[in-house]
Amino acid sequence: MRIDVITIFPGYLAPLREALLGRAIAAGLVDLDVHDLRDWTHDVHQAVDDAPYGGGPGMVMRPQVWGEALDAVLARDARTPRIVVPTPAGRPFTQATAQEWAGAERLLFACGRYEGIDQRVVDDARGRGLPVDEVSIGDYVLVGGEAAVLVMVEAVVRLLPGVLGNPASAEQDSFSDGLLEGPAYTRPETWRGLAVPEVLRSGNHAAIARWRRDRALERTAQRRPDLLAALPERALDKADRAF
Ligand code: 6GU
Repeated sequence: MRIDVITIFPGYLAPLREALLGRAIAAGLVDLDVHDLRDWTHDVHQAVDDAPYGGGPGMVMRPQVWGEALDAVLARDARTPRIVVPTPAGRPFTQATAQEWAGAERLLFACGRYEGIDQRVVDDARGRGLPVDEVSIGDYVLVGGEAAVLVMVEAVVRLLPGVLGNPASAEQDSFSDGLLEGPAYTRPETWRGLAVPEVLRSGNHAAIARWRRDRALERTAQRRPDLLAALPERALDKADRAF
């Protein structure tokens, strides 16, 4: 997968080259290219923003510089990317979004700062037949899209074949079955007077699976009743419904 990021703070994306993502890049599974938006300015001040039409606080990113940047970055590879514009005004980014994007050959993230990017940049790209997703990572406001890109790229790249050591970890994730994962334990059997639940040491695989499912249901009911309510009836077995 090729990933391009356009930002006025290229250094903000440096953590993408660490840890799991760094290994995916080194292994050639991900080709990451971070671009400085100011490379496409023409004035001495390298201005990327201007006052909003209609007035109001903050600044809006200028369309000309974004248009040139997108044209140039798009041309670096023959594959058409999904263009992602992080914005608190976007559709929610979820595990389903991550799974969908993990199937793409190329992603291009356009990081806005200030009050956002002139809307015509997105309208123009869509008008030229390019797929553009305006997405939010949650109901709070960040200063810019960069931190959101770190989050989204990590969520997508760990789903690519060969990135996780054990592919079952992605399959058993919280959310992949619509439920939060329950608690996990390792040795020792008793620590500070607290014992590991007996069933996990029983060797009874069916009982362990049932116990884990019950803890997942319990935790989801307590912390995310919205997720439980959204589960289709067919996602629940008989024991779940009794729960
Ligand atoms: Cl994707 N961007 C910004 N600037 N703020 C956010 C966000 C994104 N998601 C939640 N808040």
